[in-house]
Amino acid sequence: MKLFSLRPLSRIFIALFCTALLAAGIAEAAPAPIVITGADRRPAISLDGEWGSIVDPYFSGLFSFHHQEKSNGWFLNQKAKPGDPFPTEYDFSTAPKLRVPSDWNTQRESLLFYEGPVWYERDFTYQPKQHTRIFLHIGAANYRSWFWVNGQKVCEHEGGYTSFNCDVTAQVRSGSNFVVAAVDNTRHEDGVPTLETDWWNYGGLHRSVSLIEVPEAFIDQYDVHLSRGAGSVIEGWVHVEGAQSGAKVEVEIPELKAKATAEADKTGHFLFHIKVEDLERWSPESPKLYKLILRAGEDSIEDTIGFRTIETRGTQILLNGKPIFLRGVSVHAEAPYRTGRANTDKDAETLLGWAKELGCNFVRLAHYPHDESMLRAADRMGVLVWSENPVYWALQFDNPKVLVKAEQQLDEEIGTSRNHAAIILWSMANETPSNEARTNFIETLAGRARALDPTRLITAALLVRAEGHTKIVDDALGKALDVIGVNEYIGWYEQHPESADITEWRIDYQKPLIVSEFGGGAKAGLHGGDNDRWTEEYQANIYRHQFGMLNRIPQLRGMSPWVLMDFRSPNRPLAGIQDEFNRKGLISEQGQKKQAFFVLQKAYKEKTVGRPE
Ligand code: GCB
Repeated sequence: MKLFSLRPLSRIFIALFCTALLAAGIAEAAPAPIVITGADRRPAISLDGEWGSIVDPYFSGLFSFHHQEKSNGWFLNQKAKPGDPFPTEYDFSTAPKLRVPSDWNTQRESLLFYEGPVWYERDFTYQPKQHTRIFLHIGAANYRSWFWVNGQKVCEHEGGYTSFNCDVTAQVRSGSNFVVAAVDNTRHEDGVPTLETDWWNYGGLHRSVSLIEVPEAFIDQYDVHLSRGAGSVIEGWVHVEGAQSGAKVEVEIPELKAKATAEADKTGHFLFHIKVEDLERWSPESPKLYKLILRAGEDSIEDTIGFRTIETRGTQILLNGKPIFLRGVSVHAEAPYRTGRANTDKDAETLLGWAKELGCNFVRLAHYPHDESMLRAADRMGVLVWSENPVYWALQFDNPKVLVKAEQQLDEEIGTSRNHAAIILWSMANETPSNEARTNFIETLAGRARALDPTRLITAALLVRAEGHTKIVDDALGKALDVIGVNEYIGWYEQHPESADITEWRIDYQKPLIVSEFGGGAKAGLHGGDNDRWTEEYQANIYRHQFGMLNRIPQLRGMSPWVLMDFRSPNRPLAGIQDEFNRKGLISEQGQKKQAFFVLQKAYKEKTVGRPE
């Protein structure tokens, strides 16, 4: 009697052998993902839509019962066949679907509070072309993610708010293909951000996924900007991945009749410098964008960008050489009306439309890099942007591995967004504890940001200390910043709204200052007296008393009260009022404007707060 056939047995041996290789650390690591500037301008095959999904809290799709990485994990996307000697305990084709792009939390009630791994699978057909490289472009995946194409690992990534690209040229084949992703939004003590935040830990493939095709040698990154100083000189660099020696790069801005050939330097960057005439500078009043064309051998890319300068002079912020006051508001990437992560042009236009209705020329995009659609909308709509990395509260600042993670996210943020005229400030951190390890950590990040992009200003939102009714800004981190950001909650977490009337400020840095947060909570539609907490009247009262105090700060150059719209946060459980929403929004998540919205609008429109530009 035949007890078992040889074929399945040899399969089991191979599986055991591979598991042993992996356990011994011999298995090949997938290459790291790369940064591509202007990825949304590349010809692409969208992989958005419905993906098969499996919720896997114990991560048993990747790890065996003794917690070794499996060689026959769910990334193989197997289907049970009659006669198999072992059971296949998953099947993506019959599993429930999750929509991409979207967080999983707001798609399925049972996943609202879920933190852990979820698997995604999608089939696609493809015809590989000669001399073409194919990248899997992921708009963002929160927080850690792993990707396989046709069963082979193509990359893994850490960081939930930046885009990245995995080379899949060697894995795609003619005809039917499949991609499997595992995304895990577990919070980690050594993560960036870390365990504690005040926003929802939305998990999943929450921004678009696509395949982008480029020639073998292609433009992976570029930086095109207006140089500071007199005259109009557009300068920058283009990097060509896989460039051959003698390669040439051409830069053209047709409307300006500007064209130049960039010259390669020793690092393989092609530098250029074009003097232009009659340049219309980008500004909030006139957000003029120009078509830009870059050509390198077989490759070319078209982008739409604006040209402006941003700098400081003493305690002033100068946009295009002229002093400006930043009338702003802070914004989370929470989708209006439906909640969940904001990720569409419509979300961006609604949020920035509200900011403009308030009279803003500026938004603080808190507390992590927002979607490309938000930045494109800010460019188009003329809204200046503070872009922030997720160094939030108390990271493990003395852990060198955490610094590497923060640096990687900063590189991705700047690498992908550096050509948006709207962005004027790179923010390094929010409300971090004042100690030496923290200061060294963030100074290192600030140095890196300046080296990557010397054209913008560096800031951070600092905590402030108080002596009696004097607020003191003396955090050592201020030295590393061009513009000081400070958060304060007079009338909400401390004292009373009226206390602002008798508060004075001592600022130990002769630099421009932005009050990057103030505010208080109100439930839309709840009314009462000026001193009844959670009412619209209370919130409006905080705003009214802030303005006088803010006007007494001579170096105040901007403000971004907290926050444009109510957003989900698990720290906010007060039933009937918060219901897991931070209620400091000027607008509810369903679009109801609270009284404080109109108080701020009036002050911005009549320019009664902030120094006139
Ligand atoms: C802060 C944080 C912000 C919070 C806010 C609040 O200082 O920077 O992320 O959401 O306070 O509502 O407490």
